[in-house]
Amino acid sequence: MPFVPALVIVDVQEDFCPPNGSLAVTDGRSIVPLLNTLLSYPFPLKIATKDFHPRNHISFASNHPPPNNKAFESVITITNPLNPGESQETRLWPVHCVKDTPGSELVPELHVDKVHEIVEKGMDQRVEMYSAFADPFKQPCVSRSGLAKMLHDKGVTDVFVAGLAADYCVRYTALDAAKEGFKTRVVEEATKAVDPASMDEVLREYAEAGVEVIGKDDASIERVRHYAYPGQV
Ligand code: VGL
Ligand code: ZN
Repeated sequence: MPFVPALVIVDVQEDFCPPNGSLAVTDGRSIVPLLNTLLSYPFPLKIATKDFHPRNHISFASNHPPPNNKAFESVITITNPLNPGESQETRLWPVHCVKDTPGSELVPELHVDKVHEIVEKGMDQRVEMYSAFADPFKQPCVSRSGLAKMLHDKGVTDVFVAGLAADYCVRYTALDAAKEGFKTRVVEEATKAVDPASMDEVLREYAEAGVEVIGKDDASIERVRHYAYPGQV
């Protein structure tokens, strides 16, 4: 069996981290040393993603009229801009990760020099996009990031996911990676949730999708540490 592992570090951006993030995940910044350890391993492809919204993005509470516009609370229905028959319920957020603002920057202590590619997502004002692969619509999908092609082109077989947030962008990125046919693992200590109480449901979804949750010293990580890309000397 071929083994070509990729590391996907999801949304480790200022707005998702204390102390200043507008959507700070509790202890979000504390995972960075472990992410840097993972980045030091010889994954043949290391990707960092960025939530990268226009100011008028549909997920921002402030872009909706009251009373159903409370950040973290209100849920709205988004209709597929390409198909009025397809819709999706989604939670509203504070303004976050507006492109080209300090909040959208990857945190400076992350070893970005070790990252091969940065994938931006959430740029289409009309749709929410937690997954780093695509928005959630299927009939048809509205926007794709190019991540799937990047992984397939490199011959990747195994995707290791880490970053923020465990219950949103990490979750949907891992589920989509599995759907794309990659053996998918989430590194448990290398992620934090917006709402830790929701993780039971996330773990059920992972079990159903065949996504594995592993510890940082799992045998599969050990295999990456000893990895040499075919053709590499
Ligand atoms: C995320 C909420 C809104 C995430 C992105 O990166 O998990 N969460 N946008
Ligand atoms: Zn977002």
